[in-house]
Amino acid sequence: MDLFDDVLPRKHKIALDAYFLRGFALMHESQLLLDIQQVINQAPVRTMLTPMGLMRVKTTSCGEWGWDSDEAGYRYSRVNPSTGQSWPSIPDYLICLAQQAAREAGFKDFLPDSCLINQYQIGAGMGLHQDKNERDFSQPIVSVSLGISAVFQFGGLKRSDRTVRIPVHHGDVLVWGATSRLCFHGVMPIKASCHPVLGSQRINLTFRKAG
Ligand code: MD3
Ligand code: FE
Repeated sequence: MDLFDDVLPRKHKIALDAYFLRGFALMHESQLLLDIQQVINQAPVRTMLTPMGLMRVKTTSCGEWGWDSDEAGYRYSRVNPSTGQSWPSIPDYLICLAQQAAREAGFKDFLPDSCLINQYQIGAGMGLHQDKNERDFSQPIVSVSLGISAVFQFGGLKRSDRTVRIPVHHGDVLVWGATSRLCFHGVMPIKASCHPVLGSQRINLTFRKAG
């Protein structure tokens, strides 16, 4: 038994159909970081324009569908608008990690076709929103946090519902599905800090079935 098992459960339920898997992504950390670096080499992160203005978070994607936005709106696209090429495919290990996490949370047939990579610098955050550009809401969302810590805001189905704050650290994985799938959520502005491996940044991977 692990010394800290009683104090810090490895898996806990944060809401109906929402699970927190502490440190779940650390098992093959170097493989994970290599895979992310390779994707970013092929499809560099960049600042996106949205109907709300320039985003502070830099993004890129891999998989059949990637995230695209401009002043006209948000959408999934098969083509990376910066290169005109299709997105790099999701590295096998990342698919495997996302599927294993989904299974731990009770979602057996998760087939991600999109992995969004968000890069946060100090001070960057993401306002309260819903993820509803995907076609099939029966598929969960798997989120992997890396680098400096952050605080997720997790609310209900209405913007005005009360929110809870969930601290997330390097290697933590969250799975949201079924009744939690359309809940409002956001990321509080990142506090200055330095992670021994990733430095002064936070990286979040978000796996989805978009198409
Ligand atoms: C989904 N990104 O890109 S998902 C996003 O830390 C986004 O960059 C987060 O939200 C980030 O759209 C990671 C976090 C999240 C939290 C609560 C949810 C996703 C959720 C509740 C329901 C559905
Ligand atoms: Fe989101």
